[in-house]
Amino acid sequence: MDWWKESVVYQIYPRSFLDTNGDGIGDLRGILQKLDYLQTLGVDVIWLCPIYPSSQHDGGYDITDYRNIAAEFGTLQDWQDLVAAMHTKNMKLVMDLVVNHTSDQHPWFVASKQSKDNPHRNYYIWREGQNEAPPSNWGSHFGGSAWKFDAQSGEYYLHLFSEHQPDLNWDNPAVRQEIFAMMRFWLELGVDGFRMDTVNMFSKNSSFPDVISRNGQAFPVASEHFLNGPNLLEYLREMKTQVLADHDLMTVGEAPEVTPDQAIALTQTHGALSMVFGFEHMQIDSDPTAAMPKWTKVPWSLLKLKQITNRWQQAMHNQGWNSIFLSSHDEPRLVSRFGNDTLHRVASAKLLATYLLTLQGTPYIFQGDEIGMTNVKFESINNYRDIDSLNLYHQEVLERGCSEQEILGMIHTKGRDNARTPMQWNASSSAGFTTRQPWIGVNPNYTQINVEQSLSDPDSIFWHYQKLIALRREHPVFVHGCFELLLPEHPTIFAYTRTHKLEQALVVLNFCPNETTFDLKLEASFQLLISNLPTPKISTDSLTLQAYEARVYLKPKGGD
Ligand code: TEU
Ligand code: CA
Repeated sequence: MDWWKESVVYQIYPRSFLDTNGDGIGDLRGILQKLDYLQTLGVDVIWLCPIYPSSQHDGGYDITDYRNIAAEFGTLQDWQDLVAAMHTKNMKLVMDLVVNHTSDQHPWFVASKQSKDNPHRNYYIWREGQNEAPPSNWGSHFGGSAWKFDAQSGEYYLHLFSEHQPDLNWDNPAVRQEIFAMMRFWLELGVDGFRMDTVNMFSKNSSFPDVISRNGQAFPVASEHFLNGPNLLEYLREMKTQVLADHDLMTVGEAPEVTPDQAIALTQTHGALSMVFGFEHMQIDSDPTAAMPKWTKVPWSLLKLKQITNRWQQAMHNQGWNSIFLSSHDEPRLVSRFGNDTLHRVASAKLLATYLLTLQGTPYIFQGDEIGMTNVKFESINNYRDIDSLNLYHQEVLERGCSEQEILGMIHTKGRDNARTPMQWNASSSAGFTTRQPWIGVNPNYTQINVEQSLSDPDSIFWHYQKLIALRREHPVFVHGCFELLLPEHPTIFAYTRTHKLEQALVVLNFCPNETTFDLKLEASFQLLISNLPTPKISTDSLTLQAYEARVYLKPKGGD
């Protein structure tokens, strides 16, 4: 049985979860302490962002040693204690597997740089420049060229992310064997799965052609030449036969720009992944024609979210499997982005939770979303830690002279540190996250928004998540049911059914701050299963939903 289809994943960004030794950095002991909390919530899988030794230029995604734990997070023994404790609670641990690139401090890269004939040279992607220019005009995701010149050996290396993250050369069989051996190491220690970072970037077009710059950027991101490259499926098949096949695992592939067809190829019986983690729906508030789309903020339309959700729900049903999420450590807070983080914070956070937990696919909750944590607005760039935001500031304010306020505004709405401020446990100093100085500032709203408050209030966002998770476990229709979109043209109401055997659920969500009445015939056998407001107005001919109201009805088995 594919247990991961029935699971609910909780994503932990360990640096910001709970600090138990007063160094201001969250640690593994902190996670161990909070397992009961997570069990109360009802999640059964933890995806842990990287905890390996790292040069820490990109929040741990620049790894220097794949087989150990960074000292600031604890020890390998702490990790083993955590897995053992989780397994006694029937919880599973999924580790981040970051193997598109390593840190530039990784011993493989240090050796690779030594000389052109070093045995590790071919572990990475080295090319000669064109006169004084890099081998091609490919841009890095974090700004600037994706090629960095190394004076010592006289060539350029490829880095799709920061220059401290050189890309591994997956075309070299020795690299693949190293990675597979490392995966076996963690499997022997008891890991339950892997979240594969940027999985669709492993195979590149090895001729590295220039790309046409559509947005006027000198160094455009050359997605068409490194996403879903010629050997990707073959390499993943190899991984499946050599590593994954004998284990009962959950594997999730983070796959920027993935389409439903590609997702099916990656997750069908022959694909290596249990599910993909794609981003089409996360681009509805960006302007794709802008120079830096991800930093733009355009009003998003519910119609678009409905279309994208519908297309993916239809395409994946009985064909592949998807991840359902609206947030992560790379994205702003979902309630600030897709809900309303002021007047309607509680209702809209519950509405978004209802969406996440009633679709087909495995739902992901990012730490703090279960209490409705919001975006943060630090006034100075000095309070920010994310390399992506810092590079943006450097490039736009310091090099190009853009307005500081304008760039800070972009960081306030789209920056990754919105998700990375410390978990808000209680109203004491530093939100109960640490007894000393946290590595990044706490969101000042922690005195109102925190776990202690949420647990003590039966109407809180936390308890709404808890109920939705329990209902999902109780009713297979939420896991297996096919999806049908209702009222496809309605601009503010998202309504759909899920149907499985004789059971049917109806979900109605009002994505706006106004009361809305709409035509939807409610069959008498539908019973209200859960709603996010205390006093739903019930009538059978039409439905009226209050601001950000969300309801789920169920027609029980045998009812008609
Ligand atoms: O993210 C990959 C990715 O393509 C983006 O979502 C990226 O985070 C975005 O362009 C930056 O704003 C993964 C990790 O989730 C991310 O944290 C890492 O920085 C990145 O890979 C490199 O390892
Ligand atoms: Ca610590």
